[in-house]
Amino acid sequence: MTTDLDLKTTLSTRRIVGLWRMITGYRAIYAGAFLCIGLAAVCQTVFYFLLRYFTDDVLGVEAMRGQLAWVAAGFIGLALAQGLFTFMGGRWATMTSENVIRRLRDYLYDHVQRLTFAYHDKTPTGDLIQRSTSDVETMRRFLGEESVGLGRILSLFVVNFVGLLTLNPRLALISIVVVPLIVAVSIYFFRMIGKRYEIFQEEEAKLSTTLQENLSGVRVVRAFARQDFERQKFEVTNRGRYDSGRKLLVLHAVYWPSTDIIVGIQLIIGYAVGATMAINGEITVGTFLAYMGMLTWIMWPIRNVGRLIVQMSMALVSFDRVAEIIRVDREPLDAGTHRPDGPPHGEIVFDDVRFAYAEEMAVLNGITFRAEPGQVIALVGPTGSGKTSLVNLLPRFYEYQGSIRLDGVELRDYPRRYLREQIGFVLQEPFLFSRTIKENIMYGVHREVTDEDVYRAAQAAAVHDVILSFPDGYDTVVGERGVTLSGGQKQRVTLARTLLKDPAILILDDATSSVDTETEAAIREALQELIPGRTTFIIAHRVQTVMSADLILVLEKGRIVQSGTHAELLEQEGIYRRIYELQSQIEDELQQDLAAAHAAAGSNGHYRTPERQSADTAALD
Ligand code: DUT
Ligand code: MG
Repeated sequence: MTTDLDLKTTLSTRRIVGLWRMITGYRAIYAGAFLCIGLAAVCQTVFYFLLRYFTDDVLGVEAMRGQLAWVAAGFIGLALAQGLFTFMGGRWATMTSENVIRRLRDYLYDHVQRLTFAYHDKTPTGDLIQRSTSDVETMRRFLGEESVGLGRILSLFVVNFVGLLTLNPRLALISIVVVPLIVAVSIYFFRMIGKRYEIFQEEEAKLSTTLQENLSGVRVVRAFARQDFERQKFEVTNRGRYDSGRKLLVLHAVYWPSTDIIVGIQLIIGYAVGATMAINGEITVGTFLAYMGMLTWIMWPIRNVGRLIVQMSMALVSFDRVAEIIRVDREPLDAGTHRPDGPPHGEIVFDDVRFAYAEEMAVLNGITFRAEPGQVIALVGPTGSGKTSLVNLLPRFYEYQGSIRLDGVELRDYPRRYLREQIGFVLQEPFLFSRTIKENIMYGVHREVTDEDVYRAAQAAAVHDVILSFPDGYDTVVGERGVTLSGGQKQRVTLARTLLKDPAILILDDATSSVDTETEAAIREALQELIPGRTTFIIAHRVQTVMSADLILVLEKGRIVQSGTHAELLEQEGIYRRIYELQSQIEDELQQDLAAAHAAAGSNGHYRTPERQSADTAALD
């Protein structure tokens, strides 16, 4: 049952309250588990009472021989009942913890993908992974196993202590003289271990981050032959984790023997006093036997209380670490007052827009322009000038200052979901999932599409033939059996994905940067057909790509320094003309070189006859 439990408020409360609320929906069964554990403890103690009865009243008394069978049946019955209760208790607790944690994991996964870009920009992936795996696992162990242990210990202690009180109050009091000492020692370690464990988890998160970065950057590492550097970096992090792990273990190592000694002293005192009383005839032999048994079962919980306290402190630390993520506000997808029924016309107006990733470091400043519906807007400018940042504002990936209006309505008034459904984005860094190419292309579409639609999108992106050349065609799984795509192929698959979505507003962030000029021309032609009717933003470095745009914006250091059509911009002094001239020049030179190479190849072919060749060689000598 996945109730609509609001985990955010749940985990934002104090820890114990939060844990209690987390088990909503499973409380009855969880309480049942603890009831069983308590009953198992009762069986344990009743066992000793039966033992006393057997020793004192049955064993030495001729007339009671008839009772033997009953006593035997009693022992067996108690053992069976105890086993059954323990089993049920464990089962129900596990059931609770598995379900509660499954619910938490689902929630976390969903939550993490709904956090803002700004949050992900500053949070290492390894840290998020550590919290959603290791910390959640610690919580699961606590709910399912350790809390059961805690219940067992508490009930064994209480039941046996009550048993001892009815047996002999003096003995009962003697058997708990060391409890305050043990509690004091345990609380001390509880604090210390909690702190250490937090550090340990942080170290481990660093280790995951390092590993994850190394794996995703595996090509860079190799290309620069930086394996040794990476190894050393890892060794440092790993050493940090080792050190914090060692300190944690030392604490454990000191804790155990010290409580063992205290418990040992207690047992000696208890046995000595009990034996003396039995010898003096103050208690019967049966009482002494029962006392010894119960004393062991009082000491066992006391001895273990520390372990559980330690586990509890780790669980609470993990609880806090998970709660920290959950408390982060999600990006509201559906908040917004303006909800049109259909797609927008696509008129976009920027009015003095300012934007910064971090306070005080403006990346965009005073951006003002207007895009009519269906127009093609091109953004050009040096790297780092803010082109990607500008288009990132349209789907509201980030918050901005100033005003951006779509069809005359402020972007902030639209639900983000609407904007993202209407805007098709080819991101600068193409990313494909480890699924089939077809699934990758169909990723963003919400309507029914046929295979033909998929093929048409791929054709427009000039990648259809490439896909067909793979052994499994469109069913080729990306990243499996060594089938990876080249940068340009990936880029074109992501382009097909966006074209298939058929959005009202299209954003192409350097969508053809890794594609050769010829292929790019083919894509451009296909786009010309697709573009009419939709407002399109094109970011590109090649002037050819942007030449035909209705409006070209030239960005530099976050400002629009020039704007107009290709013809208008060419008439002005400025970056645009410089870029254009430079690129034309390069292209001309390239043409000349090609022609020259061609000519040379032709003439060589003509007069590289054997005689001539030997003459060449001779001349060289
Ligand atoms: N920037 C950040 N944080 C980010 C992304 C970028 O601080 O998450 C900075 C880097 C740069 C500026 O913002 O100084 C503009 O970056 P943007 O990516 O918008 O530049 P671009 O025009 O798209 O450059 P390129 O042509 O290299 O893609
Ligand atoms: Mg960019």
